[in-house]
Amino acid sequence: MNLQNNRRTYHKKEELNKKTSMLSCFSILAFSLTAFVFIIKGSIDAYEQSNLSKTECPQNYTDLKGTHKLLSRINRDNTKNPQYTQGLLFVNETTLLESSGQYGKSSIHYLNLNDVDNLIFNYELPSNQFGEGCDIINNKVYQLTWLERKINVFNADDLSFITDMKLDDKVAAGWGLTHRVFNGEIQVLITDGSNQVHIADENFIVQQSISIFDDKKKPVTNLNELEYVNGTLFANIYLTSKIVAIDLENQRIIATFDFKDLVKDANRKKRDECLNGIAYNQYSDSFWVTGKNWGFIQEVKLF
Ligand SMILES: [Ca+2]
Repeated sequence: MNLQNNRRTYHKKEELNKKTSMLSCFSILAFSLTAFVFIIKGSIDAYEQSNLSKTECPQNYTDLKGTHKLLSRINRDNTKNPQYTQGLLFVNETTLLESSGQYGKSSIHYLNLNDVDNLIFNYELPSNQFGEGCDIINNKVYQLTWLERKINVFNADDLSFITDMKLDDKVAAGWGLTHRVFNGEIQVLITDGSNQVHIADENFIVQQSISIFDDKKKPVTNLNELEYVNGTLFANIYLTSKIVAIDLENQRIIATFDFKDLVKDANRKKRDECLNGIAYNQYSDSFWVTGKNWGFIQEVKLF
């Protein structure tokens, strides 16, 4: 494996090459990328700092009824370049980090809500790696891989590869990833397809594994993509149209959201092209959800 090969694709560069000489193209591109790195870095710093004050979130996400309201939708081209979305989170008001899966098609990139088909700093994984959940902690991007059990680490400024780490043996496989600040400490939260949420330290060493059950004491398995918002953990349930809100401290489901309406709109070709990807935008106090190879990203309000 050599992740350090330059696999990044710059769509803007390709467009500019058609219009300008190589020299002028390079100058313009270098300036644009430098500016984008600056914007991304500043945004992530600000976003991470503001994460610490999420308790000021307008809505109380510990008291939910399990209903949702559709707010807006952004279509994306899922024919030329479909994204098998595995991880999704906001890095600033309009920019998302997305991890995509499947062997030979896995990648990690940023995308802006104003131009979602332009994959920014797209980094393609080796064909023997299946991308899974992703997160940003202290200006580093972490991306899980599925059965390979590698955690790829990137510079959040430009998604340049830094290193990889081994997934803790307590985690069966790489599925979902997020983090929270709990009692002043960063805790990494990982799912593996079971009903467990593994709580790890900043070095991804698992400290505790919490099993989640529904109100009938039945294990809630297939916990997948994650998002932690103001004391509540949200998780996609693989192969279903559902997202559950979890109270980790009490090992219980607060509410279940069923997005049958969105799954119907997605016109899926395969069963595994299910709802997956949940990202909270703290600026609008809304969630953005999507699915694997879906042709849209949907903004929703959860109640
Ligand atoms: Ca997420």
